[in-house]
Formats: sequence, structure tokens, C-alpha cells
Amino acid sequence: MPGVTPSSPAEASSATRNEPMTEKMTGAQALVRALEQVGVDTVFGIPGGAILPAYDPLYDSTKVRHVLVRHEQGAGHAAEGYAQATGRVGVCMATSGPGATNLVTPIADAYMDSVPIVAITGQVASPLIGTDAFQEADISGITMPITKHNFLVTSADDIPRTIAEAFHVASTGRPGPVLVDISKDALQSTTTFSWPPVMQLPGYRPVTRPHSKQIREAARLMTEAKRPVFYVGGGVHKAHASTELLELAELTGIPVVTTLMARGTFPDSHPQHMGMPGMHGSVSAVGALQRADLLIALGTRFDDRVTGQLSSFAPHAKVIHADIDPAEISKNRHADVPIVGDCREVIGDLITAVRAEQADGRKGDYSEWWRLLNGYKETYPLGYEEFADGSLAPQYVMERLSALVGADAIYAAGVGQHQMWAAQFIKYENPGTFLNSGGAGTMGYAVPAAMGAKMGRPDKVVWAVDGDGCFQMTNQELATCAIEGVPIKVAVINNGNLGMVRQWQTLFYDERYSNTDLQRVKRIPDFVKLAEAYGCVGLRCERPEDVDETIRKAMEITDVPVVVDFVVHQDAMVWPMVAAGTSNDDINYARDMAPNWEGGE
Ligand SMILES: Cc1ncc(C[n+]2csc(CCOP(=O)(O)OP(=O)(O)O)c2C)c(N)n1
Ligand SMILES: [Mg+2]
Repeated sequence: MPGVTPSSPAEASSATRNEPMTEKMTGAQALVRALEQVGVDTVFGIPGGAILPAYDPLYDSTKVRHVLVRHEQGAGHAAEGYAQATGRVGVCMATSGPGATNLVTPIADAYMDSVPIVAITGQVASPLIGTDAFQEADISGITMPITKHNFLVTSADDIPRTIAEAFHVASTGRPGPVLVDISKDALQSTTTFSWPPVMQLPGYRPVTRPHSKQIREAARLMTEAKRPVFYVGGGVHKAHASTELLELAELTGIPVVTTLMARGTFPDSHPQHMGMPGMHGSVSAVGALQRADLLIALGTRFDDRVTGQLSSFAPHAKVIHADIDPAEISKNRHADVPIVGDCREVIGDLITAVRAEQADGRKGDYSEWWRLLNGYKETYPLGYEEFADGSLAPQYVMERLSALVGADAIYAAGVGQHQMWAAQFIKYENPGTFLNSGGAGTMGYAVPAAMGAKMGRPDKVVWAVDGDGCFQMTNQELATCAIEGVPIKVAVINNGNLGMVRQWQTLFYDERYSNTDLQRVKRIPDFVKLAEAYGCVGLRCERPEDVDETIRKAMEITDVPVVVDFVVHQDAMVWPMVAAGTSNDDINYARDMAPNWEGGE
């Protein structure tokens, strides 16, 4: 990965050549020194008994800024937001037992969305491990299935090497979370620090160069196809390949869909962009996949939220599947042309191969295909219901945010209806500008992720778009933002409900609203007062005519965090929708309204 985090300790050492190569110090000092050497500038965490030795030398570090969060879950999501916004490894730190277990949710989240983070936890002293000691939890065991790799370190001598390995594993190949659990006695004992350490990762050699035969076959299929589609996932941005994607798309003229994790990787304004596929995707994107004769799947994993019922997904399509993780290929859908490699290299090689095809006089003809797809686009644009009583439609808030804040900002969404509206109605033009919890669907992601993103990219305007339910899970990090001077903006889409769950109750449970009403009438809590209590500015907006002015006001405040309570109608629903487990062909673009696929043909 480009950026400050070195991909190998050798690179790290070159920047600090003049420092002594070996020195006596404690394990804790070695930990802090190793973090400095791998280029860490920000750590999100909370101290406690087992990790306390590490916090002492951290206090003196001039290179590593520790951000004291209010809950370890916030630390983990902040590390994710930092990583997603910067392309570097995010770092969080916690003590043993409950501190460590509070990191489980963000670690799982990072695993599902392939986000490179390193979580450092203190562990009870090694003689106590396995004795049910105070604040003991087997965090490496607990996180085994949700980390790319994890380490339990019980000797100070192993700390620098383990840190180097952790950052290398987190950031190379398919990125992901790595946990380093260090016993208290390892932090306290003395070691000789030397850098760079020799990494011991036998068998870890991610394949990045695609096979040329597969690339040639892929280019041939692309030229021959009549109805091809680029199905682009989060891996393309992770490989920093959006420029190459644009070039390949324009070279071939093939339509592009961008998944929830890939929003912004291809510009929304581009005429070849068909929108987001999946459960709440656009009719044009879903229709393109269903009717395709070739999918060129790039850094994506055929998630059930995209495929719907797998057996009826894109039934006529051959599949080219490129991914850096061989385990993804043919996991859910058979790949006719499997390509293992880094998406940037894959796309670069595809450009060369397609050029060669074209030089030999073979060029794809997709004119019929475009006639059909443009018909879908025109007939079934994204739309929404406005309310006769003059109350606010949440989708309108998104449209105005998009128009007034623009595509240079970074947006971080929570999970629920507001997340889908943010994916649909904010227009993304740049990669890495829409952060959200796609794989795990973690409520509470938005505020801390926005904080991490803003700390990683202080030059950017960062908006959290959160639900009233999600916001109540992690809004304590507003205190961190206010104290640390991280002026994020939060748009709470306050529909008074766990809206997405309510939507399913409306559609599938006979409007029996069991435990989804957050009792907004009582205004508990009052989000404006809550914001003020946290040292932020609180604004409220309840009418469409006030939206622009409220957003402008929020944009003018740049020194403290701002929370806007957008009070919206509770009955707004997310459309289009493919009901879970059904075929994408049965998408509805409004309640009981299905597209006429043939009509466009
Ligand atoms: C931690 C967690 N708990 C429960 C859920 C299930 N869930 C998904 S969406 C949702 C409702 C979210 O409510 P809110 O934040 O108000 O967003 P809205 O859908 O109303 O926009 C719930 C409870 C979840 N995704 N994550
Ligand atoms: Mg809600």
C-alpha cells in the first residue's frame, strides 16, 4: 500500500537511518518505538491495568498521538475510518478483558470489509494466563475467526518483530484486521530493541501479479460479449485502481455498477455508471447484472445483498472474477475465468490486453446493450415519495447535502435506511469518500468512523450521516471530537424509529411494529441538547424549506463538531428493494411496483 505505513521494516528503517540500531529498553518502550518506526501517527484507545506499561512511554512519544476515546468500540471504528480515508493502517489500543472484548465488534467489522487495522491489547501477565485472572479474556481465541491474523506475545524480545509483522499482514494482500495481544510482563521486562527486525511469516506471500493467460482470455471474452458489465467492489479502491478502472471502462465502453463498498470508485456522473446493484440498488444496475452475458467482477465477493437468490443471479452471464484473495474466487458463484491478483495490476494488464485485441481489429459492439440500459435508466430513475403534510423526506436531505456539501467531502454512514439513502442520493465522484459498514452492518459505525477519517484527513469536510438509533450507540465519541478538536458534522436522520427494521415489519410482518419505536415524541434524548452537552453545536431542521439554510449554517461552523437533528417522516421507505432471498428479477421500485423488463427491450 502506498502511503506512510511502510510495507516492510526495511523501508521503515530507511527514513530513520541515523537512529541507533540497538538499544536496551522495556517491552513497552520497544512497542512505542516499533509503532513510530512503522509510521504510526495516531492511536485510538483507552488505558487500563494490563496495557498501562505501554501508556507510560506513549506519553512521551512526539510522533504518535494517542486519542483518548470514550468507548473501545469507538476506538476500533475510528481506526477503521482513519484507514478507509487515508489508505494507511488504523491503530486502536485497549486493555485486557472488557477493554479487549469491546473491540470485538469493530474488529469483526474490519474483517468483513477488509479494512487494515492493528488492534493492540494488554493481556494479564503470562503466569496468570489461563487462571481466570482479573480482567483476563482470551482475546486472541475470541478474535481468531474475525482477524486476518492474530498474535499473543509473552516475551519483550518478540514485540518489535510482531509489530512489523502485524502491519505487514494488515496492509498487504487482502487487507484486514490484525490483533496483537501482549502480556503485561512482556511489556515490563527488558529487551534489546533493534530495527528492522526479521519478519517470520513463512507461507505468507500474497499473489499480486495476475496470470497472463487468464488476462488474455478475459480480454477475449470482453470483446466477444454482447452484454458485459463491470461489477466493481470495494477491492478496486483498496488497490488504488480507480484511475485504471476509468481508463478500462472508457476504452471498452462497458457499463459499470459500483457496490455499496465501491461507491465513488467510479464517478456517479459518468454516463457509463449504472448505479449501485443489490437489495436497494437501482433498477438499471440490477437489470444490467440480471441481463448481462458477461460479468467482469473486480475486487468484489458476490455478497448475498448483491446477488439476491444466488441461483437466479445473472443467469445468462459468464463470469470473470478478479480478486487478490483466492478464497473469494468461485466461493459463491463459479468463475469461468478466475484471476488472482491485485486489482490495479489486473486492470492495468486488462487495458494492455484489450488494446491488443482492438489493434487486431476486434472491438466489442455493445450498442444494442446500451439501448436497453439507457431505457432502464430513463424509465426507472431513483425517486421518492414526498409527504402532503409538508414534513421532511429523508431522501431530500441527502440530495441537498450532496448539492451543498459536494463530492469533495467524506461521508460516513450508520446502518439502516439512512445508510441506503446516503448510498443512493448522495453523488460520489471520488474514491474513498463514502465510508460505511457494508459486510457487518454495524450500527454505531458512523460517528467514530467520521472522527477517525477527519483525523486522518483534516483537510476534508467530514459528515457522519447517522440514524437516530445508530447515533445512540456511539455518540459518546462526540466528547472525544470536541475535546480533541475534531470538527466533524453529524446529520442525524431522525425518523423516531429503528427505521430499516420497521420497514421490514411494514412489508413482511403485517405492520406489527414490535420494538422499533424510539418514542420520538418524548424527544428522549433531545439531540440538540445532547450535542450541546458534549460541547458541540446542535441544530434542528424539521421542514424542507429550512434544509439548505441549516446545512449552510453547519458548514460555516468549522471549529467545533456540529450535530443536525433532521426530523424526518417516519414512513419513508427505501426503494427499490429486492426482498431477502428472492430473485433480483423481482425487484420493486416502489411498493408493489415492478419494472417491466421486456418493455425496455
Ligand atoms: C449493532 C446492531 N444491532 C442491530 C442491528 C439491526 N438493525 C439494522 S438497521 C436497524 C435500525 C437502525 O435504526 P436507525 O439508526 O434509526 O436507522 P434508520 O433505519 O431508522 O435510518 C437495526 C436495529 C444492527 N444492524 N446492528
Ligand atoms: Mg431511525
